Amino acid sequence: MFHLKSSLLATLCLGFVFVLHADVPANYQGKPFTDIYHKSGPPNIPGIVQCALYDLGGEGVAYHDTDAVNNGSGKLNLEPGHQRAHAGEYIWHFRKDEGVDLSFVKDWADLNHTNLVTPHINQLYIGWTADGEWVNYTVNVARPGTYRIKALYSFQTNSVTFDLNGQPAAACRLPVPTLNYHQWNYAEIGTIKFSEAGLQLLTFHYGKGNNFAYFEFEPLEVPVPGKLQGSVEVKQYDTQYITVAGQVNRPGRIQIPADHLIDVVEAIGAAGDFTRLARKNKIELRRNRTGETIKFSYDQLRKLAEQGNRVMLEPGDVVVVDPPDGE
Ligand SMILES: [Ca+2]
Repeated sequence: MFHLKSSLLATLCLGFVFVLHADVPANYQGKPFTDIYHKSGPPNIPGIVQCALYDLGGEGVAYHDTDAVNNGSGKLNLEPGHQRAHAGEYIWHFRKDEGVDLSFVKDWADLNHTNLVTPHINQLYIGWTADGEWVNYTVNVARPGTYRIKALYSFQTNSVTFDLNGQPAAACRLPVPTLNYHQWNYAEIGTIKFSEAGLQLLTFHYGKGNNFAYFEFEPLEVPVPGKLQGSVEVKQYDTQYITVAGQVNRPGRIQIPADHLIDVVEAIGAAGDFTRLARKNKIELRRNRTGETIKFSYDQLRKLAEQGNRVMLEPGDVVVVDPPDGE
């Protein structure tokens, strides 16, 4: 009886492990990315896959890159002029010792002109792209189905593909060219079907001619968020709020309007504006989705806005005005 129970328990345990790793190829040696700021595990589908957060495991396992140098984090961003004050060492040198070439959205490079769609400042991206390169992402499919893929990208109208668990799964096209590597667009690029729930291995294949920041996987059967019905869907996840804390007159949660996004300056206004004591040069944007904290002064925000580059908020963001010293 004891043995029977043990074997039953073992079978249940094995079954549990099997379900968790439903379709990631058994011989895959890569692991979901994690570091001190990214502890929530693999990204969820539906949701956003950040290009820079490809799996751990190195060349030939988690990615293939043409050269071993990280031409952004480990090269260009060693130059003082590229160490933008709005970022910080963590962003400047993100994964600097790995071959995939990474950099971040910079004030004077990416935000000093009109973009088709303005990216967030400090947004990490894959750059210095070359033909035949690929990166792996372990993803957690929460809901099987067919998804549209949207991309934040720059430059040429190239084709890219995705594999799922080692099998071709999506052929996509970047629909609109932008002027150069630092002019950005956000657009639907194709569709992909996830047949099963659970952990899956998503491989992104790309060539030269683009920068890639993130992909959003959005269920085809759900209306686009922002429309009335879509906002109902968003409500189910309770993700339509941002929070403003610190030295504002009415700190608390603010509902993001259904029909437009809001920026940091608007959010502070919606929270009753600065208190009389607030130090306006100390504003923090804490992005729960990525774990990043971005610091601004009010003057910087105003200048960016004047240039057409408002710092837009995402659901779940927390804006802290004049946080206590030492926090
Ligand atoms: Ca490289």
